[in-house]
Amino acid sequence: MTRLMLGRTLERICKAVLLLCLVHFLIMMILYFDVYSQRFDIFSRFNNGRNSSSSRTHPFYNLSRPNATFAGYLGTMNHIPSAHPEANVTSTAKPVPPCPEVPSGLVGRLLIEFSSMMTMERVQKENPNVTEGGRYSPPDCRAKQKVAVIIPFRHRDNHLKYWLHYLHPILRRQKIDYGIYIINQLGEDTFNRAKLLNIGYVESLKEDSYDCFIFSDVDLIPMDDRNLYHCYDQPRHFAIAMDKFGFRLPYAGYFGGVSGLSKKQFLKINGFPNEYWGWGGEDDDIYNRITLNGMKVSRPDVRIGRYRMIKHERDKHNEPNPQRFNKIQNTKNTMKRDGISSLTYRVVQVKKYPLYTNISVEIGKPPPRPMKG
Ligand code: BGN
Repeated sequence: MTRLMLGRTLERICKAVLLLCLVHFLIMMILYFDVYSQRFDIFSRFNNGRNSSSSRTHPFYNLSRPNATFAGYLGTMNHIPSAHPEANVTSTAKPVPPCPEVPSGLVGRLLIEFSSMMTMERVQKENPNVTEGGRYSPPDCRAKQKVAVIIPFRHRDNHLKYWLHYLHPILRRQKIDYGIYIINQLGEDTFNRAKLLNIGYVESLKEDSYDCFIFSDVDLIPMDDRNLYHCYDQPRHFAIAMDKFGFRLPYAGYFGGVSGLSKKQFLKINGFPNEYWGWGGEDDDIYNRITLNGMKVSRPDVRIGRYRMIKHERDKHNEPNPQRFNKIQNTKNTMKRDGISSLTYRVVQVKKYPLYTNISVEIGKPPPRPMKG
């Protein structure tokens, strides 16, 4: 009797073990398919002959399955290829997750120096992943924003080499999807920084659907890669602690050096003023526009927003603008008529270099000053 009971118990245990093995096998099969289908992109046969590695598919299109699961694959399999090639791209390209809010490869504080010789050849070799015109998008994740970095420029070739040398790797670590636009003022008439920035906004939008615009002087290098070059809920001031100001804000309303606005924020203030010829005041006018339109400037932590400025002689044809004191008192009246809505200029040349796009422009000259007396 007891033998019979023992036999039955053993039989039950054997059955349970067998069942467990079966469940285990099934789980292993599911995991196996999930991992290998990601690695080999086994569903690319739905790609109408487009091989995802050979086509120029941008990761931005890879929206179909940011978090792959077996169920997700079943969903993809049910998808009927469309007659529209774009629609097919979304259903078949490799899964790319959204970029993290705080990228993992950041290193924090950086050593920035300008004593070593810099050549464009060297900087190009350092940045093989940057594509023509200074474009880059992270290969392993989908950035939320597309960022145009705009630099007003004239006769600062040496500074540009350092800027590219430091900024490309920083932006890459920050997982920014970006393009670099140098707006070069032709001729020797008075420099006009804010007008060049307006031109950068308009011209970069002709190249791609940018959502965010970062306006940077060519001689300013961030000393910390946690100062993320994208746009924020409010207009951003990045260069808040420069070496030349003792790593502090020179005054509470300072908005110079490096700043960033989304398309919506930029249009809300009618862009930047076009009528500040020569040095000074245009950044204060932009600050006024922001606050007069009900926005607030956002800033990084003072330990993170540190910058080194490349030392240089004062530029020729960029003397302090004597009218700036008056002009910044009048932003409220001038901003509606003077801005992106009233911008005029002529593009003479657009040239794509390996690490940046150079746009040379004629922007005119300051109106003749009224005679005294
Ligand atoms: C300010 C300039 C800014 C400049 C900063 C830092 C003016 C307007 C009249 C007060 N503003 O004084 O344009 O960025 O210094 O150099 O000159």
